Amino acid sequence: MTAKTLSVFYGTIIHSQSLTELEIIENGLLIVDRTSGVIQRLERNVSNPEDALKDLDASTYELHKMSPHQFLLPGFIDTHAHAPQYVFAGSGMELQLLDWLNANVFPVESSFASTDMARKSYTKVVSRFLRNGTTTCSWFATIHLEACKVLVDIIRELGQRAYVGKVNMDQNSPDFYVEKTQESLDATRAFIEYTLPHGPLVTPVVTPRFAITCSSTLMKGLSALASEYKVPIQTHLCENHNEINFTCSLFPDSKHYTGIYHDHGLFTASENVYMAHCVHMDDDEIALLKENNVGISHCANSNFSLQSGVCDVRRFLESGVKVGLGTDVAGGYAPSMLDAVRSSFFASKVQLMRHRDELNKPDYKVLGTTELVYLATMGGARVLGLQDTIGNFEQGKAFDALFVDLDLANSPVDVMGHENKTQLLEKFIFNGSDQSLAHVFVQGRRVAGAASVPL
Ligand SMILES: *[C@@H]1O[C@H](CO)[C@@H](O)[C@H](O)[C@H]1NC(C)=O
Ligand SMILES: *[C@@H]1O[C@H](CO)[C@@H](O)[C@H](O)[C@H]1NC(C)=O
Ligand SMILES: *[C@@H]1O[C@H](CO)[C@@H](O)[C@H](O)[C@H]1NC(C)=O
Ligand SMILES: *[C@@H]1O[C@H](CO)[C@@H](O)[C@H](O)[C@H]1NC(C)=O
Ligand SMILES: CC(=O)N[C@H]1CO[C@H](CO)[C@@H](O)[C@@H]1O
Ligand SMILES: CC(=O)N[C@H]1CO[C@H](CO)[C@@H](O)[C@@H]1O
Ligand SMILES: [Zn+2]
Repeated sequence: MTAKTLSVFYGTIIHSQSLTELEIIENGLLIVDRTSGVIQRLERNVSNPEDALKDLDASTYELHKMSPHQFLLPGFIDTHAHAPQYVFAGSGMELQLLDWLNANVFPVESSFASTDMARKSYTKVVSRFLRNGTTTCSWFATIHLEACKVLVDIIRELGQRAYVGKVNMDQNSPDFYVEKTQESLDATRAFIEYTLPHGPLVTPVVTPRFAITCSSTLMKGLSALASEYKVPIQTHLCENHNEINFTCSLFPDSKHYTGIYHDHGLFTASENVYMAHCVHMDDDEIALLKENNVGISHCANSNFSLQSGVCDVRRFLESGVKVGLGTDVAGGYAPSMLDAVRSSFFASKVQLMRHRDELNKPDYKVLGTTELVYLATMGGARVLGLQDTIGNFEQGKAFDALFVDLDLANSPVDVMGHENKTQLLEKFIFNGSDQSLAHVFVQGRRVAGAASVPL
């Protein structure tokens, strides 16, 4: 018997073609090369899969015919999460950002000086994210080089696609959790050199925590490193009012918070720069992001949880800035992109009410299913600069996918039978869970799934 080299999926295939176009392919045929994990072919309107495959030797492929309540969706892309903070997800939610950092975040993050702590916690958090369908994640780790390497190793073992950032902090930090400027730069270089050869699934990302904890010298040094190694850059921007005021007082020469990063070269040092939050921004700051092709990670759960504010995503979309979604674990308490989608939907409703009741703009449009799916998949891919690799099922892209099955034993969704495919998708988006994800694939490899039998 010849080894099967291809996996073929026949049934409903749903993906975004753009922010305004969600394609629902009802009789789709998707062929994945098992060795490379790449999508070889995507065909629409196939009435008989065996016919469509007749140019192939039947011994080389395995055909999976999906049932009416199953469909494929691109894997979720979380553009912003803190791996070490998962340890205390749900704690301190009564606090606001700066108090919460001191009370909850810094003490726990400092414990990752221990690689045992790192190994134990990071295995849990990465497995959990995969089970919840996050096939790609952009992680903040801690300042500790060794623990950061452990995170890279674990991600490789578990098979997630990820950007991993060693966090940088050389000022305005507790004395038990701070680096000297040169140490911070040296450790970042060492981390990049450790991680780069582990590609292509794992990529190092330069990660100044935020301007408050980074001196000018550090930010300039980090820009230089990103540009030398051609790696992406991520940080936080304009999350809450106290943070913004304090930040601007530290860098009085810059015009505004966004300007601080620009003035230190961070927007131009890499092709790929993205900022988490961006809740409170004036038009001038948005224009600066747009000009420099800087993306935004919209983290609605944490905006609610830490009462930072409700971001008007529509405003960014209309100005042409790239937007993806983030869970911001643990400023957001939920390690699932389904929650990020639902929180974004509610944030958008809050904006609708504000526009209608306070700004007298009744025409404001809430985010619909088409846009929400885009933001959780293709939007995130663009923010991370991975739009040619993942985000939808175009031929040549990696097969990072969710095999959704609404009939699984513990699926929280009830299917009545009258639903069309859009409605099945909506039931999953608003009421589904990890228990609706039969199989989760990254680069063609099954990395998680609630189905008792692997495919
Ligand atoms: C698929 O079939 C439907 C209905 O027969 C038709 O409307 C649609 O244009 C076809 N799409 C493609 C891509 O051929
Ligand atoms: C921040 O600064 C602005 C302008 O100086 C001021 O109006 C606002 O009250 C300050 N907000 C906080 C939370 O301190
Ligand atoms: C399902 O029905 C809804 C409501 O009638 C409609 O808007 C949607 O386009 C339909 N979807 C499909 C895939 O037919
Ligand atoms: C979906 O709805 C069911 C029934 O109301 C509920 O038990 C379940 O918790 C919901 N699932 C989610 C993820 O909200
Ligand atoms: C600061 C802020 O805008 N907070 C809002 C967060 O969301 C809740 C729930 O909708 C609003 O009541 C708050 O005003
Ligand atoms: C929204 C969602 O699906 N969250 C799930 C994440 O994973 C845990 C367990 O694996 C579930 O309990 C959550 O419901
Ligand atoms: Zn964050």
